[in-house]
Amino acid sequence: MTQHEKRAEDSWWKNAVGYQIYPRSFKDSNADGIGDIDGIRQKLPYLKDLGVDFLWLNPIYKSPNVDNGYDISDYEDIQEEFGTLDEFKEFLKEAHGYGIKVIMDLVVNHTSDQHPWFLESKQSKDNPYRDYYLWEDATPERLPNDWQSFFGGSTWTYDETTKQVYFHVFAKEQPDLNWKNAKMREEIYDMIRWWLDFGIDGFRLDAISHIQKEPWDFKIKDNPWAPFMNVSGIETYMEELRAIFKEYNIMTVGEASGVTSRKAAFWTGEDDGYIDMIFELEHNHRMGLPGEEVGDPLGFKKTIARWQKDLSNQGWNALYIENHDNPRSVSVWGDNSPKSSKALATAYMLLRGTPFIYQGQEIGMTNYPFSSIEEVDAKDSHSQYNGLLEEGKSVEEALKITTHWTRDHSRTPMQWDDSEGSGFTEGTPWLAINPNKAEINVKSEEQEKLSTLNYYKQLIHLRKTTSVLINGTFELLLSKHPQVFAYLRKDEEAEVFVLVNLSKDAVQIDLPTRVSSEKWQEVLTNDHTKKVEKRMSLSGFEAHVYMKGAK
Ligand code: TEU
Ligand code: CA
Repeated sequence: MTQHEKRAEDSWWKNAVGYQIYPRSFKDSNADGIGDIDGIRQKLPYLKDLGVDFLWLNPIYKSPNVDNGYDISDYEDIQEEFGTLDEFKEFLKEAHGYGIKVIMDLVVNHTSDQHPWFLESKQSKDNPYRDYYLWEDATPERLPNDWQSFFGGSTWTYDETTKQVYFHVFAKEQPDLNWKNAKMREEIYDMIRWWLDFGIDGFRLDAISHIQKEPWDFKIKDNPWAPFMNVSGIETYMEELRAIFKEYNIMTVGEASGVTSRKAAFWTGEDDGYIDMIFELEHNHRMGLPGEEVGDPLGFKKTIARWQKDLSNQGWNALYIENHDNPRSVSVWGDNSPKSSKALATAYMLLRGTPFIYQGQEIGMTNYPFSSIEEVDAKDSHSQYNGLLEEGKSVEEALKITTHWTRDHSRTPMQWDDSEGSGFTEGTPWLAINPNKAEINVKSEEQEKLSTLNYYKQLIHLRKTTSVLINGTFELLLSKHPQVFAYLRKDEEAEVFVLVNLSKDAVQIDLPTRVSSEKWQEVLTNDHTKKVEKRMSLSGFEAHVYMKGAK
């Protein structure tokens, strides 16, 4: 094998399309209302048919479920409601049989407060596990600083046993690990090797940019999260992680907020990058008042274009428009219509990077019509709601603001068919099923030629059979246009022109002559076929993909 071939094989993920599974809500195989590993196994033929190459599973480890699996109490075992380690092994084998790889969530910024390390750590100041976490002298009235956690409230929680406080950037049940402690790091590294030796194909690194913190007396200026966002000194830990990852032919994707697009080029650089790609969290621009916010298309396209540009010579993007932490893209950026689903898909899936599809996105699943706070499960939404009530907002207002952007919109069960349990469960689902399951479901979309699902299949196929889409350059067109996202992907042999109206309104555009005068062939549209011309009119959410040259 030549050096070049070796490198191409090592970066299999550049040519791949990923699919994110939120196991709780994907497929329940035993009627307890909770999705599970065997359910995912049963759906492998569906995933194969869709055309995806790898799956990212949200956490399935042992967990008290304060933050749905992101509070881990045993890294090397499976949550009972999801199945057993043997079942997971069987699933992994079957997935590999289909040619589908599997990556797992790696949650190492924090553990659960029920993890044996923390239970020990709490015992006494001289417990061998004390320094696995971050403890400080303080009283509930006089905390070490006034830093706020992502889930609301102080980052410090007082513990009676030893009369000290411990640090957490998320919920108090998610104490942060002390990365300065080399012994703790070694245990984490052993765990990572354990999973890689088990045969998984990589990791999504949860909240990885938070593992290093500023000194406790650091003064916050404007950004309240600055004390634990990509803080200098993190490099050492990332280098250690890289050394382990390099031993295996795997892929790694980091959720690394606070790592700028410029720094991301280094973080994901081919030779000495820490990880293979990054999920940026910056493109999620909103506009409007709380409770009525929608996505801002201009902010979206500007941010995306900046990440494309800054990672053009070095580094790699992870592309996504949905995940388990955000409302449904078709409700935020689109108008809930299949046409807008397709437009959004066209806009991001042909960019430079590895595209991820979040479960249900491929059928155009929408936000859920929440009508009471009891219907919401997400911890952060409850604390937001209570905070709003304390501020003096009415129940109605608090509910509107909280449910408008809650991450539970994306966590309602997968809509496989129009039956009572939507083909997700034979029992009572842990989170309510969206009433629009009658119109939006896999079964009916499989039969309907022009469905969102079939459009996704075409896009995935196009993406994987068109080499210019992998390594070709990116050039933004009509950069100032507030609604239209238009770009070119180019290499020596071919060129692709992507044209999407990101708004519900009809628009008109004037293309540069060098683009309009070329001989384009249309390869995909969510509307009627249209010729490229200097002046073009596009209806709301109209999208086209054109190509010239060899595939
Ligand atoms: O989310 C983390 C997350 O969104 C923050 O790290 C982010 O950097 C910050 O909010 C930016 O403003 C991950 C998971 O995706 C989420 O589901 C978990 O609840 C969380 O980590 C805790 O593990
Ligand atoms: Ca189940």
